[in-house]
Amino acid sequence: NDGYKLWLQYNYIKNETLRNTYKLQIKNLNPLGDSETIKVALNELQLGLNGMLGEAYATNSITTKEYNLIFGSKTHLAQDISIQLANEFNQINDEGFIIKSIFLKGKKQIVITAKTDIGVLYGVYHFLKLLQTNTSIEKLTIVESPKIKVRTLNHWDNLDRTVERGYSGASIWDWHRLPDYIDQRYIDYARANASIGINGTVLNNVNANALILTPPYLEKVKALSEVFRPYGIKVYLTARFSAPIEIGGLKTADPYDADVIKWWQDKAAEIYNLIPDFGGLLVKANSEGQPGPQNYDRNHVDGANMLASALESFGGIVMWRAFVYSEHDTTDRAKQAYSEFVPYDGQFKDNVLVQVKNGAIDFQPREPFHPMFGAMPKTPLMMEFQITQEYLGFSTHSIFLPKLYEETLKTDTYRKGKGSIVAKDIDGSLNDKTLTGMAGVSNIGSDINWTGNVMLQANWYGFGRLAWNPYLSSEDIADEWLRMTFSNEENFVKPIKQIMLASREAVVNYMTPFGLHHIMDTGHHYGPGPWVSNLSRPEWNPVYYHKADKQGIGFNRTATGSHATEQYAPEVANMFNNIETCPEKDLLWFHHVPWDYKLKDGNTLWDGMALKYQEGVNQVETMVKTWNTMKPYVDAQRFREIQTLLNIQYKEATWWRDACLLYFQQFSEKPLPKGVEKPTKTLEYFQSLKFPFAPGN
Ligand code: BDP
Repeated sequence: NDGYKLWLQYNYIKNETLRNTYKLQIKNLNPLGDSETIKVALNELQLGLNGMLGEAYATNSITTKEYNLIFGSKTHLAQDISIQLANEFNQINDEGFIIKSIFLKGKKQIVITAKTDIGVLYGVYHFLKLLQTNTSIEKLTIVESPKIKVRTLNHWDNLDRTVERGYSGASIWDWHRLPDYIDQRYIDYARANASIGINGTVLNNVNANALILTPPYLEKVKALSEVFRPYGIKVYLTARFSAPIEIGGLKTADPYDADVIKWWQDKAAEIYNLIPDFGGLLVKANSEGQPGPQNYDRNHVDGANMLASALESFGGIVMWRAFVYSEHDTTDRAKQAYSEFVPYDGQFKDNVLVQVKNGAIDFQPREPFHPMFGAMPKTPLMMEFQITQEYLGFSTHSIFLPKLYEETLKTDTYRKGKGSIVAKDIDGSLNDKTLTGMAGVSNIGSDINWTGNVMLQANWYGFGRLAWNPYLSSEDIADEWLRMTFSNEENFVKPIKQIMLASREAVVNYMTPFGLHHIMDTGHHYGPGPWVSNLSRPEWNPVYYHKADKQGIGFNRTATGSHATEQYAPEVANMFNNIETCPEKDLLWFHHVPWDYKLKDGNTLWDGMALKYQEGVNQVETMVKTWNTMKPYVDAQRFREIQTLLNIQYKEATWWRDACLLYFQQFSEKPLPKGVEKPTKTLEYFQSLKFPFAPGN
C-alpha cells in the first residue's frame, strides 16, 4: 500500500458479522437523476461498497423490496419520501445533506438526499464513512450542513511546477500537458476533496505570476475546472496586482486608473466566458515585495474593491490577504496587519473576504490568535491555516495539525463578551456575516502518497473537516481518519490517536516552548537558527523575535514594550499584559522574562525551558516506540515509511534541543538541569551546518 488512496481506502471489512449486516441493509442502489455529480456519487458508492463488502452493486429503479439505498436531490424524490423529510429539509443549506432510514410502503429504505446534487455527493461520502468506520447504519437520521461557505485549498504552486514551501514533490498541475491530457490525479484529487467538503482550489502561488491570466493558461485552467465541477469544486487563481502592466501592456496598475479598471473588467469577462463558475481571485498585495495598491498611494480597500467590482456581476469573490508587513515599520511586525486593516472595517465590498493567517506572525508551531479576529465586525474574515509544514519540520515531522487549528478556532476573542470564539467570527455567527471562508495552504505534491508522509494526509483531511465544521474536535477527526486510512482495530486506533494528539505539543516543546517563535534557520526555515542575525530586514532574523540577553528572553509586547497587546479586547489584553495571568504557553511571545523567573511549577524559566526541550524529545521517542509496535496492523510499505520518518523526526528533535539550549545558555549562563540530556555536539558545530538541499532555499 503506497498511500495513494488516502483515506478512501475502502478496505474489505474482515468482521464477517458486520459485513453481512451491512449487506443485508444495502441491497440495491437507486440513483435519482443523471447529472455528472450523481454519476460520480454512484461510481463512488460502487467502488466503496465493492471494496468494503466484496459485492458488485447494480442499480435499479425502486423495487418493492427492502433496503434500497436511494440517493438524489429533493426535486427527484417521490412525494411519499420528501414528505417524510420535510423537517430535515428545513434544517439544511444548499450544500447540506440528509441521510435517513425511512419506511416506504412498509419497507425499510435508506435515503441520501439534499437540495442540490453536490449535497447528495457529500451525503454519499458521509455514508461511506459510516461503513469505513464500522458505524451502525440501522437507524439513521443524519442532518449536516457546512458552516462555512468558501472552503479552499491554496496551492503555492509555481508555473514551473516548483512548490513554494512544498515538501512532497512537484506541483500536481502539469501545465505542459494540460489542457488535453487529464491526469488521473486530478480526478482523485477532486474525489478526496469532495469527500471532506472542500469546494474550492486556488491553483497557483500567492507570489503570483501574471502569465496564469493569459489565454493559453486559462485554457488549461478551464480543463481543470471541468474535471472538478462534478465534485463541487470551483477553481480560483491568484492575481498579480501588476498584471495590467506585465501582460496588458499598460503603464500603470493604479486601481483608480480607468484603463486599469477596464483591463480587469475585460479580464474577468474573458475568464467567465471560459469558466462560468470561476470562483474568484486571491491577492497578496504589498507584502514581501509583491506589488499592490500602495505602490500608487492607494490602500487595500482601493485595490480589493477594484477587483471585486470586476468580478461582482459574475458572482466571483476576492480573497484579499492580510499577511502584510513592511520594512519601514520597525517596532513590531506582529502589529502591522491589524494597523493596516482594522481602520477600514466596513469599507470592503460585499464580495471581498479578507484572508487572515491564524496568528499575527507566520504559521509558527504556536501563536496566539491573530488580533484581527473579532475586531472587524463589518468585514468577513477568512481563516488561513498552513497545512504544509514550513515552520514545523517539513514533511518528515509527523505533526497532527488539527490540534493547532482547533486551538485557534476555540480561543475566545472576548470581542462581544465571553464566548466570542474565533470560530464564530469565521462562520459568521458572531456578527451575522454571510460570506464566510477558510483556506488551507496545501501540503499536496506529486509524491505517490500526495503529502510526502502518509501521517500528514491527516492534516489535509482535518483541514477539510474543520472548514466544514469549525467546532469539531481534533480527537474525533484523528479517530475517523485513522479508521478510514488504516484500520478499525482498537489496539491500533487508541495508541496512534494518542501520539497524534500529543504530536503538536511535542513540536512546540522541541522547537519553540513558552511562546518562542521564528527561530528557524534562514530562508528555508529548516532546523534551528536562533543565532541568525545577518538578514537584510530585521524582522527576518530570529534574534529579532527571541531577544535573548543576559537578563532574560522574550519579546515584550505589553504596555512597556511594543503595545501589541492593545490590539486585543481589554479582557484578553489584560490577561496577556500581566505576567501572572499570561498563559505560560505564550509567555515569551508577550514578555521579556528574566532567566530566574519562577514558573508555576516552581522551576526557573531557564530550567523550565530546558526541561520542555527535553520533554519534546521524549514525546517523539514515545511516538517512535508506539509506532514500532504497530506492525501487525499496518501494511509493510506504510509501516516502514512512517517508521523511517519518525526516526528522522527523533534525530531532528534532539538537534533542535541541543542547538537551542547551547545557544541560549550563552545568555543564561546556567547549567542544564537534571533530567536534560547533555548535547552531543558543540554550538559551533550546529552553527556551521548548511542545507543547500533544503527546499525553499
Ligand atoms: C511565508 C513564507 C513565504 C510565503 C509567505 C506568504 O515564508 O514563502 O510567500 O509566507 O504567506 O510564511 O505569503
